Formats: sequence, C-alpha cells, structure tokens
Amino acid sequence: MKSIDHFNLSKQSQNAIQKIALSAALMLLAATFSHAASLTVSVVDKDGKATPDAVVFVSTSSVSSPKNPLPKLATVAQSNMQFLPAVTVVQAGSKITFTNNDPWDHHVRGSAAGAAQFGKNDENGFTFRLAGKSLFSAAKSSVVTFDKPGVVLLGCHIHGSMMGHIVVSDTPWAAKTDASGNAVFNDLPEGTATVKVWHAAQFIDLKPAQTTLNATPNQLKMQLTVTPPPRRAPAKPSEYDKPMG
Ligand SMILES: [Cu+2]
Repeated sequence: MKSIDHFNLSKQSQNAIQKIALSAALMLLAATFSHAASLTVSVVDKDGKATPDAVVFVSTSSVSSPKNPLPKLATVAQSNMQFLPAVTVVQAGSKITFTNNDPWDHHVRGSAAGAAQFGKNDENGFTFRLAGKSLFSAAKSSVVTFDKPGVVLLGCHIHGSMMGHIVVSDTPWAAKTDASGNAVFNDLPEGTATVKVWHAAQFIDLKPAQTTLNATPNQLKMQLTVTPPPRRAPAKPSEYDKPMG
C-alpha cells in the first residue's frame, strides 16, 4: 500500500511539473508569435496613381522567414502576344516553366534588366524558341532555373512589344503590388526594416525607406519618380509574324 501511495504522490507531482512545463512552453510560443508585424506598402507613380506590378522587398533586422515563402516553381505563359503574368516574383533557385499558348511561334529571351542588359557578357542570358500550339499538339514548354537574385527582362525576337520580368528576390520578404498598388506583409518581425521598391519603368533605383515595425498595423507609401506607360492591349500579329503553311 505504501508503495502505491508513494506512486500516486509521485504521479501528482509529475503532473504538476508537466503543467508548469506546458504553460512555460505556451508562454514562450506566445512571446515568439506575438512579435509579428504587418506592413502594407502602397506604391504610387509620379502622379500619385496606384501602381500595380511593382515589387516591394523588405529586409528585416532580425532573421526570420515568412509563413508563406516565395514560390520555387512558377509558370509564365505566352498568350495573346503577352508574357502572363507580366511580373513574376520568386526566390533564388526557382524553376520557371514558359508555355506558348499562342498558335504562332515565340521566343523567350532572358537578359539582366536595367543597365546590365547593355553589357556584353550576360551570364544570366538565355534564349529559346517555342513553336506555336496547333489543334493537334499540346502547348510547347521549356523550363529555366533562376539561380541568382536579380531582375531578368523577358522579350521575344519576333514580337518587339512583348515584355515581361522575372524578379529573383534576395530577401524572403518580397511581394508584387496588386491592382490597388498595395503589397501586404502579415508576419514580419518587429524592429527596424529597410523597404525597397522595384518597377519595370523605374530605371533609376528609388531610395530605400527605413522604417520601424511595431505590433500595430504599419503603413508605408512609396512613390515612383516616373509614370509607367499603360500596358499594351493584346495585339494581333501581322501576317508576316504567323508561321507559314
Ligand atoms: Cu513572340
């Protein structure tokens, strides 16, 4: 009997210790997750108009990673003489599938965007041709791996109006602005952060903004020094562009 009493007592104290340990763990967990900050960056153009398809990068002072990381796989279609989406944001090492949905051929030419595209030695450059889709065959695709952070300009040798961008982010915190010009980050760590904005029409880099993120929702407005031209409406190729036969 005595040994059973002893056993019961010991079991109770074990339970008490477990409870303390559990509540301590929960407190630690709460402390870890309560320090997430939200940030909405509104990008406007020179005239104050909301600007979609800008990319916002946030560098944080403390090391952390988003709950929803940037994709490592993405698809860029060539449809109606456009690269869709026009801007794709991925992390380094991502594989992007290019698919030609048009009934005529397209090139996919990739080169470093910005001033570097005028350089002769373009390590990131690539080019290939995708045959047009016919009634009897599936759309042609090709996969490219993007290892280096940076911005890659997409073009087509046949159709000069076709333009797109692949943005390979060097920070896990990057997002494209939506139709309202907003990029929203929900689980940034509190503390100081540096915010950068990229836009295809913004040739001179915007000055990064320094901000301090706290528990209340944080707002930041970033203004381009240019007015991006409206995106060209899907065009029909001329007879010359169409494959023969
Ligand atoms: Cu083309």
